[in-house]
Amino acid sequence: MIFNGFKQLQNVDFKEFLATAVIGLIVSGYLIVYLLSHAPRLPFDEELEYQTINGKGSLVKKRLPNVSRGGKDNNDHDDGIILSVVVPSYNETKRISSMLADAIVVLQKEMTHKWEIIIVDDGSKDGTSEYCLNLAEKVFQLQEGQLRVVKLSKNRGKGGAVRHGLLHIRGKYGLFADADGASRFSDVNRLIGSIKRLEGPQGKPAVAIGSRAHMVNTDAVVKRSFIRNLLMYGLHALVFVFGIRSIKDTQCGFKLFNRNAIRSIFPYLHTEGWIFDVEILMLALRKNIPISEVAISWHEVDGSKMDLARDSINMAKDLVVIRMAYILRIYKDNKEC
Ligand SMILES: Nc1nc2c(ncn2[C@@H]2O[C@H](COP(=O)(O)OP(=O)(O)OP(=O)(O)O)[C@@H](O)[C@H]2O)c(=O)[nH]1
Ligand SMILES: [Mg+2]
Repeated sequence: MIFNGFKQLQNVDFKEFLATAVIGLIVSGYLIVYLLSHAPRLPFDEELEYQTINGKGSLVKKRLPNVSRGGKDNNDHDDGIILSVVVPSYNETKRISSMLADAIVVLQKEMTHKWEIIIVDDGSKDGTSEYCLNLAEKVFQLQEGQLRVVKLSKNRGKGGAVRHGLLHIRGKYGLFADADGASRFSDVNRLIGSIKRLEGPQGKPAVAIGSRAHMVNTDAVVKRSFIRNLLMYGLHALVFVFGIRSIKDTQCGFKLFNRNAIRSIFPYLHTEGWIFDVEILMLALRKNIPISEVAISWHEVDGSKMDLARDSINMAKDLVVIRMAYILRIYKDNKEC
């Protein structure tokens, strides 16, 4: 009798213990994800201005337009601009000039004056902004407003810079392209062709992304260091488990969006660090926005800004956080952040 009573008590205690432990785990899991989650910082007032060189060679500052302005019509782009190219740039004086030269040749040929380049200088310390403005005037001899420099007062990370740039374009389409010129710029034509097929005549939201998946066994990838390739495969595995299975190359720095896709994705993007590409694609998939992966030409360029050890750990952590934050509804895809 006494023994049975003791056994019952033990059972009750054990169940209580189990229930408390499970609740404790859930609450602490939620708290950890909450604490590690991100919210993009609001732009400072001066970051809502761009700098450009006018026809007399003087520097002018003007207010940036906002991509959310206007109706749902995909044709409501400003000033007839077809393509806006956003270049996230951090200390890029050594690499950006050849990227810009390649891009400008293609843009002038394919769309005469209906393009703009927006350099988002993410708090560089090497004078990237001034360097680009000088190139625009002296080397490329561009018109006022064709090359715009937005200077962020404080470093945000590549995701933050791309978000800020794309939210302030004039074009019908917005491309983000790395400053190192690793992707062949003329491949933008193939991305535009692909996005046009997806968006249809109504200009439904659509995304076309550059892909290097066809290059895995080529020199460009094989000749990278062992540790770099190991980390790359590790990240791919993690993206497969926690992120996205339908896309082969999530990380290529050459992605094109139409205006409606920018409006549906970028106001909701939380991640400012390197793994932001995955959140962009997750948002597109959650919103049933079609994505086409287009094979592009790509080559390794020296001078990467990635700190392999530190950034790989942060990318892995942020990837888990993104997935868990959507599951726990800490991140919402219908609430601007
Ligand atoms: N906004 C912003 N951009 C950055 C930052 N670090 C790098 N970038 C930009 O991100 C782009 C890609 O940088 P890379 O250093 O080439 O890195 P990656 O392409 O991922 O790595 P690689 O494959 O080695 O080239 C470039 O346009 C950089 O200027 C940063 O802290 N903030
Ligand atoms: Mg690069």
